[in-house]
Parts: sequence; C-alpha cells; structure tokens
Amino acid sequence: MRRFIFITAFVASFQSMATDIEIINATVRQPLPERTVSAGYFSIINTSSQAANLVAASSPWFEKVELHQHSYVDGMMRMEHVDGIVVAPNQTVHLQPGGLHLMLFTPKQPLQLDQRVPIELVFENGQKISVAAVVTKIPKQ
Ligand SMILES: [Cu+2]
Repeated sequence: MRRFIFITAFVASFQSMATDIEIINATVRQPLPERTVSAGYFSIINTSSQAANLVAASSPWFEKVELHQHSYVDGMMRMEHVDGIVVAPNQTVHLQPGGLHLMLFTPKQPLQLDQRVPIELVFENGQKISVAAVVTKIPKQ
C-alpha cells in the first residue's frame, strides 16, 4: 500500500510539470492562384503555470513551415522569421492576420476549401500537438 501511494504521488508531480496547451480555431488560407505560399492562424491557450514556447511546425502537405511575425519597419509591413512564440502562464496568444502566423511554403497538392490540413506543432519542452487546420478563403480587401 505504501508503495502504491508513492507511485501515485510521483505520477501526480510528473503531470504538473507538463504544460497544458490547447490549440483552437486553426485555419490555413487557400493560396491565391499561381502562388505557392500560404498563412496559417490559430490561438494557443496555455492553462498551465509555466510558459509554453512554440518553436517549430511542420505539415506533410507542405515543403516547409515557418513561424513568422509581421512588423512595421519604416512604415512598411514586413514579415520576419521568429525562433519561438512564447505563451505566458494562463495566457492565450492569437496568430492572426497582420501579426504572428505560420508561413507554409509550397503545397504538395492544391488546397480545397474546408479541407483539413494536418499540422504538427512542437514546443520547447518536447511536447507535440497535432492540429487539423481548416482551409479558408483569403478575405477580399
Ligand atoms: Cu509570413
């Protein structure tokens, strides 16, 4: 009995070390005709007491996926690659147009509206989360 209690306590303490992350509202924009890049958006909800750092993403449907940020440089909208997207404890970070986003390069097949693109997100602590991102149209400007 004593041994059972010890194991339970160990498992409980191990679980509290893992970050609790939820991904919601994942979408991938259907590329414009003749274009081979697309953007992906979602929200990262961190319900744990530790920061979560998204450091990589990949998809079997694309040659390459990068983490990007939009920023204004000298009044011009630029995109830059970022090494990670940090979500503070009990905070939510939104990847959205004009801000943080996934950049997806060279789809291996045409993307149809409402298809679900498999994407794997990798966090600094080794945690991996699989996401099915819905293909949506780029809104008209
Ligand atoms: Cu980008």
